[in-house]
This record gives sequence, C-alpha cells and structure tokens, in this order.
Amino acid sequence: MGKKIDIIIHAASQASPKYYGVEHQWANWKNKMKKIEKVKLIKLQIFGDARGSLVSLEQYKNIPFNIKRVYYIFDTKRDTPRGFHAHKTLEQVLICVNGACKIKVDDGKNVDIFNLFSPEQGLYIGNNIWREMFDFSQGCVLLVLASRYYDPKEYIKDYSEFLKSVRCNRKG
Ligand code: T46
Repeated sequence: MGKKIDIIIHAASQASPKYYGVEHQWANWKNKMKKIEKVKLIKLQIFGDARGSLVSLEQYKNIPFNIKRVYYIFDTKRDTPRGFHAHKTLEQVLICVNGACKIKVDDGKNVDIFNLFSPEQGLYIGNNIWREMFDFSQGCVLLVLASRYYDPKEYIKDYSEFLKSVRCNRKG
C-alpha cells in the first residue's frame, strides 16, 4: 500500500459467533484470530448535509490502487456464503453500501473477521488472502473496487492449493 491511510478499529470483536449456523467453526478459528497485515479497514470520509450523504472514492487517494473494475453484489441470502477463494495478484476494497455482512479473511496462518455495516468502512484486501463473505443482512449491497480486470485464471479456488502457494511465497 503506497499511501498512508486512516485505519479504524476493525470489528472482529463484534463479529457474531454464528457462522451460518456452524458454531464449531468459530471455535476452530478463535485460536487463529489475529490481525492480518494485508487486510485493513479504511475510514472513508462522508460528506453529509441536510440533503443526505456522499462518499467519494479516488484511486491513490482513499483507494490504494489503480481502479480497473467495479462490481456489486446484492440479492444475497443470510445463510448463503460466497467467496471461498484467493487472488494471485488482485487487490480489492469492499464497501457495504447498504445493510451489513461479514468478511472472513485468512492469510494461511491467521484468520480475521470483519463486520461491514457502514458505507464509511472500506475493507482493503491484498493479494493471496482467502476470503469468505457471509451473514448478509436483508438488502445488503456489497460494492467492490478492484485493481485488475476480471480474469478467472487469477483465482485460487482450492484451499489446499492456496495454502501451498502462501507457504511457497513465505519461503521464497
Ligand atoms: C471477490 C469477492 C469479494 C464476472 O463475470 N466478472 C466479474 O468481475 C466478477 C467479480 C464475477 N463475474 C462472474 C463470475 C461468476 O460467474 O460472476 C459470477 C459470480 O462470481 P463469483 O462466484 O466469483 O462471486 P463471489 O461473490 O464468490 O466473489 C466475488 C469476486 O469474484 C471475488 O473476486 O473477491 O466477490
């Protein structure tokens, strides 16, 4: 990340121990729950007045990369998680512009969970981070800014392949 960016307290402690109903998963993660270097919460400035609120996203200002792609996820279901992959080089910022959801991130060593519930929070996720999105509230809209065009070859969808790749990177 080139620019110094404000970081607000991450919301791991607020994350619910219910992960789509599988509580024992929570127990497994608890020991590994730790801050992950390549994942940061960015505080986005809200320009609000009597008419409402506005947030502006600008590359290399509050978004730490060149924005090549924008997409949004909506019509989600609380008990239907998404993600379950990592990216070889892609960097992204996730913003829950309506509603709330949780994001589990995993660097192969540690796990962290972020509660996104405000358009003022941007979750930066660097490359080689496994992610899972879950616990979507009704009306949740997750906006994503990406540093690269869409490329299916860029995904690592197999968790053991992901672990192998991060271990190789650590050694090399
Ligand atoms: C990520 C998380 C946060 C495209 O055609 N173009 C695109 O830019 C994207 C992102 C997806 N697609 C297609 C590929 C699939 O047929 O849309 C379909 C759903 O994509 P996917 O199953 O990858 O969606 P998620 O929610 O599991 O993951 C997405 C992003 O793919 C991923 O990069 O980090 O959101």
